[in-house]
Amino acid sequence: MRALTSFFGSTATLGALLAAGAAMAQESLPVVGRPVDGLMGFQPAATELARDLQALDHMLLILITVITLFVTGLLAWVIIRYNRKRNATPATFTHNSPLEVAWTVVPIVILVFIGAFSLPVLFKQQEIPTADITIKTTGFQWYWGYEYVDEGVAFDSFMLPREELAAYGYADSDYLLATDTAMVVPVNKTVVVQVTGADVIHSWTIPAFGVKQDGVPGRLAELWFKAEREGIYFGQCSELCGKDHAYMPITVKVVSEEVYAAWLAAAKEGNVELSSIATPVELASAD
Ligand SMILES: [Cu+2]
Repeated sequence: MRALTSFFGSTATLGALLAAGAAMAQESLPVVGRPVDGLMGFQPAATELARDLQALDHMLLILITVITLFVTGLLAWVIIRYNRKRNATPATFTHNSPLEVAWTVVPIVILVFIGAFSLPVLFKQQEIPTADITIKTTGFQWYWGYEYVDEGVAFDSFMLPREELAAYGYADSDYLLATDTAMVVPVNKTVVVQVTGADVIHSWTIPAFGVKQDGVPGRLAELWFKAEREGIYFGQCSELCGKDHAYMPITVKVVSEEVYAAWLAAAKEGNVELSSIATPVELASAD
């Protein structure tokens, strides 16, 4: 909100109008990844990649539950049936070929089955599609920098102190997650993020997108996502990077194409806060 008037004009009435619009634009974006008491499991998936990951996880959970129950059952059977009391004279055989073949082949089949499902998910993440938007993100000690490489827009993103959360439209529970500026992207567009580090290794992630990538100094790694729902998404640096590692969160705002275009235009003028732009209708009436 701070650069609102400098960008849009002078009159207080216009400022108030835009502030109202901005508040609405901010409120209309649901916040994903905010901690909720008693909630378990994954954040709601906002990309195909995240859906694939979660489906794989659920499948594996069922598989390992069955295997664990089977092994536990075998152990219990041996403990109960073949203890010293019940089985005073143990058998002395050392080989059982059919059994040995079975306990070799069955795990191989299980691993191949898991691989058949997990490798396509891995390849989908790692094969970077043609980008609609390319954003370079750099991890610094201890904040993230964003650079819209084709647009000439670059800015840094710092964690908001607790007392400033409300001014940016965030709840108190968004502390340690919300940042002053955010990566802003349009919904349903392929975004390629180039990740690197400026000083030490950091890691950029948005769990709801199913992406995580180390930012290594001197290297440029890539990840991609196509967010399907508008909203505010949170992530946190995921590679221990020094004393303020816990204080360099990641905020991504997924907005409509119109809002993105308006934001980009404002950002090119040096005003990168999404909360400082109004809805397109209000932008048009401000001309
Ligand atoms: Cu870090």
